[in-house]
Amino acid sequence: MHVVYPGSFDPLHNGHFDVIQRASRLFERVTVAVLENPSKRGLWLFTPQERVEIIRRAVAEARLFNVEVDSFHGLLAEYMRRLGSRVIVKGLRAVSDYENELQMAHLNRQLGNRPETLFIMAATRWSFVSSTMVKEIARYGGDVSKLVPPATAEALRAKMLAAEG
Ligand code: COD
Repeated sequence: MHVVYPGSFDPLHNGHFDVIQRASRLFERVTVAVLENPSKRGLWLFTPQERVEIIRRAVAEARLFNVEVDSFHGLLAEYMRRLGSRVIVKGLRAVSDYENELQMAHLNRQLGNRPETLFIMAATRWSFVSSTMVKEIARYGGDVSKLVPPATAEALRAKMLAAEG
């Protein structure tokens, strides 16, 4: 089965990466799809291309040969139709994620090629990690190396240096 794991991934963290690894063991082919649409919560820290590159590096380092990384704009269900996959994989952290995810899963069933959504429960150790928190810690000089893959940690360092300089 070919599944799509969509997200903002601004940037990739260990919670995301755990879902990618688990999906790669469950399904024949996984496409990680980076959202290009303008951010609802302000500006992106990383461009879509930078986010794709970070994930590609992390996937290559973990030798996940059935995982590919792409980006999309517009509606996810239309992207699914273009790609020819009918299964969306999402990560669920807590009850707080559920309401929004349930709404999106139902709406996606009415759009594009009517994809199904499957949920992978977040690993307990990563369930508290979010891209927003990772960015905040990095912005104030904190150590994020235990929360993100090395590819993200390096990209964050470069981004923070560029912002200082
Ligand atoms: N552990 C496990 N999973 C996690 C963790 C964690 N610590 N943190 C996040 N996740 C999961 C999220 O639940 C999500 O499934 C995925 O990882 C990506 O997370 P984010 O935060 O990078 O991405 P989101 O949630 O902002 O992505 C939202 C989408 C891009 C999927 C959504 O906005 C979308 O489909 N947009 C396209 C426009 C569209 O089609 N809109 C209509 C939808 S009905």
